[in-house]
Amino acid sequence: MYEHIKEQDEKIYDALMGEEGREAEGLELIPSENYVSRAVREANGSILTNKYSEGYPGKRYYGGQQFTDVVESLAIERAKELFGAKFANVQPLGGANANIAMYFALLEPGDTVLGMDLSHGGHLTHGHPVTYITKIFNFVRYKMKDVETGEIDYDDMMRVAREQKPKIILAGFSAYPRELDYAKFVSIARDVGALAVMDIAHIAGLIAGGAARNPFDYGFDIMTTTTHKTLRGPRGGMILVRESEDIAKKIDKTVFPGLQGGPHMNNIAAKAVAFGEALHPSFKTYAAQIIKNAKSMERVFKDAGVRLVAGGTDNHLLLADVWQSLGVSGQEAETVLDSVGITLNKNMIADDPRKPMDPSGIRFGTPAITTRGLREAECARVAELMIAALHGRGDEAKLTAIKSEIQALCNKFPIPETFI
Ligand code: DSN
Repeated sequence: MYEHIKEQDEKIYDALMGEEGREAEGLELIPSENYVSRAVREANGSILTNKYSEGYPGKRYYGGQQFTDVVESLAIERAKELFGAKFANVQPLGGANANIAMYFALLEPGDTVLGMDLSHGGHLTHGHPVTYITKIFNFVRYKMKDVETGEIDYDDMMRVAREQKPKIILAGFSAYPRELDYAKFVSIARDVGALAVMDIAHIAGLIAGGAARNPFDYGFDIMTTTTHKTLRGPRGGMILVRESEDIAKKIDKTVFPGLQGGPHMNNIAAKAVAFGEALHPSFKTYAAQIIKNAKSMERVFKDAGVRLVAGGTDNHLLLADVWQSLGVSGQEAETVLDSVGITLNKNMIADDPRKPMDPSGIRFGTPAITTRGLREAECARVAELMIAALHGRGDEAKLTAIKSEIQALCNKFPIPETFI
């Protein structure tokens, strides 16, 4: 593996081999990460990295596009089929870029967006003041009404929408474990003449695999996403338009030439390969298993008396209030679990009394371990080991025993190379 790098650049080779070992020997519970197939990695590392292709299939600014056009057209067609979209733009380099392009395509400076508050599970690019996009557009927020059930405060959302007249009602999240009431979002958007947009980055694979509802079926106008989370593709972004050609044209113009230059055609080829995998019937089984596995972890945490934000999960992720329930901060929990071979991230919980760099919670999920082949029984055991490690922090013998059991699980469930 990596034989040319090995010969040419020892330092990078060593880092790559280190990461190979880290991924193989530990359990990945960061809910936004996954393992791609060899085929996706080959496409991502392919010869297409050499090519400039500004423009879109059939309308490029440079010559030599006979193969890039094939690749991008396939990525677009597969994306449309996966999500029931009439239009797809597969060029955004990431989820943030997709969201920024969506805002610039649909809004004028000063226009308002109503999105979920980051502290209640939203995302930085949905209008957090640290992002530059808030210097251009006005962001107002909605929250959960009940943190114990995860119910969104739709009445307040309607009140704010009528008062602030947003042009976009934005659904979507990076740390929210429940399914949204899409019909309510759309009815509020229609009431105030806004577009209904959903950032499906976290649950794109669940939607594509039929394990979660598709916002387009409820009348959402646009969806933005990353391609590397539950969708199990290469790192990147995408924008989908349900119906409107006018909106699709604006989005295409905004992505290029508005915001980006040459698309990364190697990455687009990898997206196309991943979308092909997601269209395969086996992806439905995968998507359903992600949720079953998350529910299995939920049961163990609940039985152990650990408080879960929103009371549990309907999707691939869980947020546990380890500070209140176990007296361990999010940072300490992340460090202890890392030491036994479990990777996850500390996370603010709703209305967190602690600070972002050492919050009350941890966020974890099942997309990557499901790819690895773990099922409900093994996921329940992983959850038990997590709780045991947090209780046993400071007890070196106990942590060593837990680490050995995690390693044994990793050996039993090696990272697969193909999925179809
Ligand atoms: N970093 C991503 C996540 O972990 O959810 C969101 O941008």
